[in-house]
Amino acid sequence: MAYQILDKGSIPEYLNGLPSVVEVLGKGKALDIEEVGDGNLNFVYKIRRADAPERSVVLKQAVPYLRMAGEEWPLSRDRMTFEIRALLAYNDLVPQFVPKVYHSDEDMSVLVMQNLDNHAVARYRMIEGEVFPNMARDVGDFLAETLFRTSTLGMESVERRHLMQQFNLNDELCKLTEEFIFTFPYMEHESNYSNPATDEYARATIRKNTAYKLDILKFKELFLTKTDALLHADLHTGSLMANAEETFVIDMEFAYFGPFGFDVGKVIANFLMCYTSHFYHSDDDSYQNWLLTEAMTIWKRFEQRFLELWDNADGSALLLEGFLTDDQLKEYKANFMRAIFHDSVGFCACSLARRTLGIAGVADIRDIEDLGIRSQLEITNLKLSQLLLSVHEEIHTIDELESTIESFYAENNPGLVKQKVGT
Ligand code: ADP
Ligand code: SR1
Ligand code: MG
Repeated sequence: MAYQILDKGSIPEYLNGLPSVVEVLGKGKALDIEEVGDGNLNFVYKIRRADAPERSVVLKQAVPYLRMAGEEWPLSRDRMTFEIRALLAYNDLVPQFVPKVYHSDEDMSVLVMQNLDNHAVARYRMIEGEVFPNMARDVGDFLAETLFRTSTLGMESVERRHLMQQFNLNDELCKLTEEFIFTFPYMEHESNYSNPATDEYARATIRKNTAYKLDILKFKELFLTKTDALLHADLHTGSLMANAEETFVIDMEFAYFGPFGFDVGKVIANFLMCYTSHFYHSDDDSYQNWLLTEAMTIWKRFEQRFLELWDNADGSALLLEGFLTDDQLKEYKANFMRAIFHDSVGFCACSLARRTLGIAGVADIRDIEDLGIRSQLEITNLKLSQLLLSVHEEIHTIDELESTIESFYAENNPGLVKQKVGT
C-alpha cells in the first residue's frame, strides 16, 4: 500500500483490511482510538474495541519529519523499517521482553503490535518512586541475550552478515546519534537546551575540558566503527514498559550494529539520572539506594548471562572450540568482559551529558519547573559525566563502579530536601 499518514479517521478502514489485526479486534467493530505518543519521533495510537476494550492493539507510524521539532525538520520515515526489522528479530531472540507483532508494513511505515496496557512506561513511574522488582534483572537478561546472540560469539559469520545487511542503512538515525549524543552537547549549538546556570557551567568546564572532549571523540569513533552486535541503540527508561512482574522493551527504531557497551551504558545512565533527580523528588535516600542497586544489577545480570551463553555455545564465528586452552580462554573472557565494562562506563558518561545539555532531556529533570533547582541537578549530572569519563579505564569491577558513584553522590548532594522543606 502506498504511504499515507494515518489518523483517527482513517485507522479503522486500514485495520479492517488486515486479517491478522481483525483476528484481535474483529471486523468492522466500533473502535476507541487515542493518540498516546509521548516520544520524540513518531505517532502512536492505542486502539480498543468499543464494546470489548480488552481487545486492543497499538499502531505506531513514522511521519517524514521529526515529531519533536515539527514538519520543518525533515526526517526520512525509513526509521520504521529498522524498527520493524529489529522488533521481528527481537521477537525471535527474546519474545518474553518485546511486544508481539500483529502486522508490519515497511511501505506504510506502520507497525501494529501488542498493547502493553498492563505495563507502564518506567521513566514516569520511577519519577514517582515506584519500585519494579524484576526490571533490572530483565534488562540485564535482555542485553545479554540480544548482544551475545547477534555477536560473532553467538552467530555463524555468513548468517550474521545477512542480518547486519538488514540494518546497515539506518543512516539518518545513526547520524542523529552522532550529532545529538556525541557532538552538539559539547559545543555551542543552536539545538542545545538552555538553562542559564547550567550553560555557564558547561561553558566553563565541559566545553573547555580537552581531555573530556577527546574521550567523547573516542566513544564517537566506537559508535561509528564498531559492529559488535545488533543494538537497540535508544535504550533508556522511556523505552521500558514494566509492571511488578514483567518488563518489555519498546521503540527500537535506532537499531544498528554497534559497540556492546552502548546499550548497557545508556540504560545505566538513565537509572543514574533518575537517582540525581530524586534529590528533588524524594524526601530521603531510600529510593536512590534502590536505583543504585538496580543500576548495578543490570551489569551484574548482563555479565552473568552473557558468560553463561558463552559457556554453552558450541563455537562461533570468532572462537572455534579448542582454539584456546581452558586457562587462555578464561583470561580471554575476563579481558573481553572488562573491555565491555570500560566502554559501558564511557557511554554512560556520554549519555549523562547529552541528556543534560542536548535537545532531548529526561523528564526526571527537565520537567522540574524551578530552573535553579533543575540546574543544580543538571550540574550534578555533568560532574558525574566528567568523573566517569575520566576513570572509565581505571575502574575494573562493578563494585568499584558502585563505590565510585556512592562517594560521588555523597560529596555532591545538592541539599535540595532542605530547600524544599523551606519553601
Ligand atoms: P517514539 O519512537 O516516538 O519515541 P515510542 O515507541 O517511545 O515512540 O512510543 C511512544 C509512547 O507510546 C510510549 O512512551 C508509550 O507510552 C506508548 N507505547 C508505545 N508502544 C506501546 C505498546 N506496545 N503498548 C502500549 N503503549 C505503547
Ligand atoms: C533529535 S534527538 C532525539 C532523541 O530522541 C530519541 O529518543 C533518541 O535518544 C534521540 O537521540
Ligand atoms: Mg523512538
